[in-house]
Amino acid sequence: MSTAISSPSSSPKRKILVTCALPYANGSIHLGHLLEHIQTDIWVRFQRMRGHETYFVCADDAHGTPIMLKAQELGISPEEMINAVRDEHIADFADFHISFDNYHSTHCEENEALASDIYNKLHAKGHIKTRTISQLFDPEKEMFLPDRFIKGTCPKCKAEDQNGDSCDDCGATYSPTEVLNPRSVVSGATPILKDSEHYFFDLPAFEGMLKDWIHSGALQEEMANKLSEWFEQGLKQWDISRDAPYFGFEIPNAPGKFFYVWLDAPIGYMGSFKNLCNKNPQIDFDSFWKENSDAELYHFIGKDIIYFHSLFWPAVLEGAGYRKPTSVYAHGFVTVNGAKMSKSKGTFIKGRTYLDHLNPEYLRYYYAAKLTNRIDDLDLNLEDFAQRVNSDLVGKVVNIASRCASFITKRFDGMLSTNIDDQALADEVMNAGDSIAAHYESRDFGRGMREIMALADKVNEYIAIKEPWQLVKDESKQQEVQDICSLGINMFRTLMIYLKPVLPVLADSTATFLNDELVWEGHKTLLTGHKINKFKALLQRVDMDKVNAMTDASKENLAPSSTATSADKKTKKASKKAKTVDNSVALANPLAADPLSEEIQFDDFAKIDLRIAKIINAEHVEKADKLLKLTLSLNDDDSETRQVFAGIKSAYQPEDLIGKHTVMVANLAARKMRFGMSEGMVLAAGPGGEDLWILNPDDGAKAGMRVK
Ligand code: NOT
Ligand code: ZN
Repeated sequence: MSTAISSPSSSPKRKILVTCALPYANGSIHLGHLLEHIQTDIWVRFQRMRGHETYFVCADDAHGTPIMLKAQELGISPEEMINAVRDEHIADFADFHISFDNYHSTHCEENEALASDIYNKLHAKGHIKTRTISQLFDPEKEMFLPDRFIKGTCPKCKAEDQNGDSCDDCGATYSPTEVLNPRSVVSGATPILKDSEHYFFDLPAFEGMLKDWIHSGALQEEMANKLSEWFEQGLKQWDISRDAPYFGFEIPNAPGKFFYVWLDAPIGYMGSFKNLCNKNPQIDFDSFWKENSDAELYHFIGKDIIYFHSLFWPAVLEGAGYRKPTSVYAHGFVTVNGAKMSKSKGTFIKGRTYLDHLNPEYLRYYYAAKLTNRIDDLDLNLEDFAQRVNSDLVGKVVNIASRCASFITKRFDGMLSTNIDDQALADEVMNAGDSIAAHYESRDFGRGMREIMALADKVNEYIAIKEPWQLVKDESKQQEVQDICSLGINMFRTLMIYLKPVLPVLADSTATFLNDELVWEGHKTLLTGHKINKFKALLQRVDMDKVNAMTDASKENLAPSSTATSADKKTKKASKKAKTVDNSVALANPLAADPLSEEIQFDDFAKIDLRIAKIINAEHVEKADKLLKLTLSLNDDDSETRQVFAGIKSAYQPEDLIGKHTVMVANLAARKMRFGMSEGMVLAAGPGGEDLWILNPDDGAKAGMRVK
């Protein structure tokens, strides 16, 4: 039996199509991707719970030069690679309970047909222009080079080894043709300039329409402001073609020319939905995409791809006679422990590595608790993560059930009371539904979670005051005990209804425990005279040891895990190599478990030429955070010297080093660094930061020990 309270009827049934950005098919899903997929999934589950006809589609973004080259590097076809990566992505998302209706690929027949059709329509309306442009071309690989595949000297500050479009040293941006001494990252060859005809989409023709669309109120305010800046700079024609060799779709009537990956990527949203409709003929593709459709269309994206979604995409849709998005929702980036995700710190965490150690619902809750509807970055602080999940989910919500359940099962045969012990409390929790729904609807999940936890606090306070564990000792108070615990269980149920979009698995086990489906409208009712099942532990506390094990497993120098894509294993190998030569200081660290150590044979060790060297000069390196430039003498008369850049600035002032001795690796291949040549490596010991000692007897005093 259930007792209802009155509440305004919910809105009429809506038709909603939701997408999140398509992950590239050449890398694993990491916790950054998961912010977006979790955010979108919560919103979608909420809409479904409210009874709206909601579809959630995504796909792998399978085209482009990086994917083509990575497959070549692996010695497999791009199709083989993208299929394997897609399988991995699907498994990862499923294990985080991302409830896609369809997960497709942009490399599919539906997408090819749609991309060609859209292009033909744009062409017929005069929105496609052609022009010959001159670009850098790799004469060995016989391919045009995207900017990121060119390296060279910065034309402004002359720093070496800079990217093809920007300089990390001075921050300048430039065109790849301005780079000095350019070389192809693919083959090492010197690129030549070569002409080719390109196809352009006439974006400026859509300026008026875009301005209206942006100011129609559909976009986040920050996004509308950003777009206004772009309008001020003036819209440019968009280059949508790439020359063969390219992994993508060939442009109709343009042999050897392919659609640029960013042209068919958003069409991939349509392609995936089309594929879903083909599998389920009752879903009508056109009713979602036709001009003036009454269905709603939302794209959830990261802040880095706003330009594509809010300028190109609506213009392409308009030009080809389709509807435009109802809105585009951008979120910020994930930082971990306050900094950019880092492979060496173990904070670049793959979804699979997380799943190997922790329950996915912890992350779903933590992200929900921190999400707003703005474009701010979100920090995943791992200590706070453990503390928050333990305190909110285990300590507040599940605690209500575990405090009340055993009395009901043991004393009252699992039967909930027909009395409501505190109607005011019940009403307060039940009435919060509309406000919590409004927070979900506006993607202000953090506010929603705070409201739910405040209610959980009230319920816990109620139980603490009533002390059913005391009353139970008094035979005359048994009815009270049943009434109090029944209300506790009911309040737990209402809170779990509110949390169901975030915690689908916990909600499922709650449903089994309560013999109730936890539908949204159920928040307006109480279970009375209703039988529940035996309570089983619903959620474990987050164990910080497991969190640490996860970051350890994410550290780059560990042996590649079995779950890494074959492609990743390869990348890992390459970066491991780079790491050994990049590090100008080898760390011997007796204090910490050493994730960097890898067993070597005596022969490997014997190859290292270790020498005692005297530091005859040490100086700061301008613009380098960690480095000192050392001049090391290898003999008495200083006739043999080496210049080494060592990452020990956190521990030493240059003047303190001059005159000291250290051990150096004298036969390490010299390496050109951004600041000059580094001709060796000095040995140091310690956990890092200030506690880092070059191996000099005098330094022992610093640590209260002697280093020999
Ligand atoms: N693969 C892209 C990325 O940045 C996202 C593509 C989203 C789809 O990871 N397209 N549009 N527009
Ligand atoms: Zn520069």
